[in-house]
Amino acid sequence: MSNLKTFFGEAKEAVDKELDRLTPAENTHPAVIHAAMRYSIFAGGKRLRPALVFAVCSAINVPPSKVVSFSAALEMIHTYTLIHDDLPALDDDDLRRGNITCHKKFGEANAILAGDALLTLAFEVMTDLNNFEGVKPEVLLRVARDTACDIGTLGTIGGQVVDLEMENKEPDLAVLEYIHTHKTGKLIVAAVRGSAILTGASPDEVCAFTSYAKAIGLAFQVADDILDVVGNPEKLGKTVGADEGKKKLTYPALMGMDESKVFAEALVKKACGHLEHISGDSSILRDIARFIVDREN
Ligand code: GRG
Repeated sequence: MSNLKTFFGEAKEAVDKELDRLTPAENTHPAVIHAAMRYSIFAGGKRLRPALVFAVCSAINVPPSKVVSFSAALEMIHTYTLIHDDLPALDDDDLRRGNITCHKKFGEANAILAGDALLTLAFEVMTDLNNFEGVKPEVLLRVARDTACDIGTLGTIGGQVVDLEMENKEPDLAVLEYIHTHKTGKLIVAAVRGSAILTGASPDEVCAFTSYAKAIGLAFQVADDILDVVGNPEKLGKTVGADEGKKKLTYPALMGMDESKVFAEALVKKACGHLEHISGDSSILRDIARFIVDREN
């Protein structure tokens, strides 16, 4: 896995450089919004979604520079969900990525606007042909539209809404799977499928990449539920035990800790099975699937 550490390090360096290029400077008027956006973007984070984009490039054997703007746009979207999720009206968290949350530092109104601004900027970046040399406009349009669907009411936001509705309700496995595959899984699918399409993967390969992403997306959230019970708050950069405190529906609460771990392992196996349909070297995608359930943060 030391190769994977290097891979994540390189992915972070590349996406951070691109995020810096694409996000207005901190002193750009009106400065407070740009400072808030930059604060949350550069507060840390694993850069998992950009790493997935680059891992698809490695499997298809195309240079990551082709989709670096796409990876930055996804990290903007991811950061917007984190900022909004931490707000008092939602999770009301003080700590994110080991730092105080955006609304604690910049105030609630600026945090709402910083999230909105990152979401908007992501689509500005994704639909700017100058960021995607050699990609046909219709391909870009398809990926931007797919991404919008994935994070809308039939995707991420839908998952979040059902999550809120289920607090203090009777546990239900089907509902929990809906929440996790939508709330967290859909952006992971957008990252993997979008980069496969942008880099010219065949339709069969796009299908296999998408199935892989669905499985690791769910595995990611099962692991997240497990970490919320047994994780180290210092390594996680956030408080643990929040799910239980809020009576949230989680896999450990529903099927127990041991069964949850078995389920996460089965999802990794399933994900790696889909990669057998990829002709190139998908070893990094395999390592990422493993990392998703073994991670400590
Ligand atoms: C639209 C407000 C809104 C929310 C949508 C995705 C989401 C729902 C909320 C994000 C908050 C959250 C804690 C989701 C659970 C799993 C998750 C996405 C954890 C954080 O992702 P990591 O571990 O974070 O990739 P880093 O900080 O490493 O980038």
